[in-house]
Amino acid sequence: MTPSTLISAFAEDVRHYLQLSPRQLPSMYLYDALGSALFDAICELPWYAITRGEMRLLERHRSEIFAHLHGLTRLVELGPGDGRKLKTLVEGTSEPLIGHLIDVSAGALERAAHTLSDALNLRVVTHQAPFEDGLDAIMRVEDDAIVHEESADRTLVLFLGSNIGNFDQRGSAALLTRIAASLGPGDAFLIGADLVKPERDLLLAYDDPLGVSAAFNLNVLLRINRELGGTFDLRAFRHHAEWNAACSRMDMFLVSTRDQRVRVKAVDLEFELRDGEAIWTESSYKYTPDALITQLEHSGFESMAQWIDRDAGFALTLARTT
Ligand code: AVJ
Repeated sequence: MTPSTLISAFAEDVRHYLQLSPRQLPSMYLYDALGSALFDAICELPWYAITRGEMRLLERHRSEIFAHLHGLTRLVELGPGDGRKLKTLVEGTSEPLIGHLIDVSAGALERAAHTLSDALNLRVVTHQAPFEDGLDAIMRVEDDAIVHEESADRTLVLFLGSNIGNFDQRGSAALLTRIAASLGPGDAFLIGADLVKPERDLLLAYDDPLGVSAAFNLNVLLRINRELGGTFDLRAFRHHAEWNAACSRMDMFLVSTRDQRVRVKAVDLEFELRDGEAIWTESSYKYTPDALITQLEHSGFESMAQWIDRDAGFALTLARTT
């Protein structure tokens, strides 16, 4: 997928999702260059424990992870963030590896590739695409390559940082099933998932006192203004995060603080927002360790090992296809 196809997909989605009821914006559009940088800043906040918890688990268990995966030659990471998690992982082996990074954000890919440039045993290939498209492209090439190769070299797909949290039940089942289908015998999948925890901890993680989460959320309106000729007045929206216990997820919204009219010129869209009306911008589903394993089992995987960081309330699960 070329960057220009991605831009028109953005335009299409903005027009479609802003007219739904309730109004929405798909969370993947939070990650332009500034959005990705703001997310990296969120990871440094004392209230957002996901990244630190996962880094501890990767550091502590990477040798064990590699011990499960003899003949591993290829890593495929969906949404590598700043690249530090993958770097921490590959420092656990001296075997030469190829790392395919898939992300919709060119900026994030650049930063990740830069971080990984001093991991000497890793050769990095980047793919600017939605996860499914990138995975399909890599695995298609792999299928062709395998015909010419003697040894079956193995792939580990990484889906870290609780990126799975952005997918609802159906969406995550669809994505996990697709990942499982792309894997061959001996390949594996490593998934990091944030766990259900006390509501006050979740509220601090998604509505932090420094306002970084608010900036991260509001940035999607700035992006629409810049890329699609939007007229959003950023000062007339406030960030709101809430715990949806019934669905086991955190929801993020941008709430209009007055009656207002908004245009998005590039897609010829014009609409009214009432005072207090919300645009739903993200859901982050929270798992229990068992619910995650069940979800994997329903999607064609079996769990090989699971590690939990109690301090962060975070689980890393290694699985293979059944
Ligand atoms: C990158 C999707 C895992 O859901 O915790 C952080 C994004 N949103 N703060 C998450 C996010 C608000 C993050 N993920």
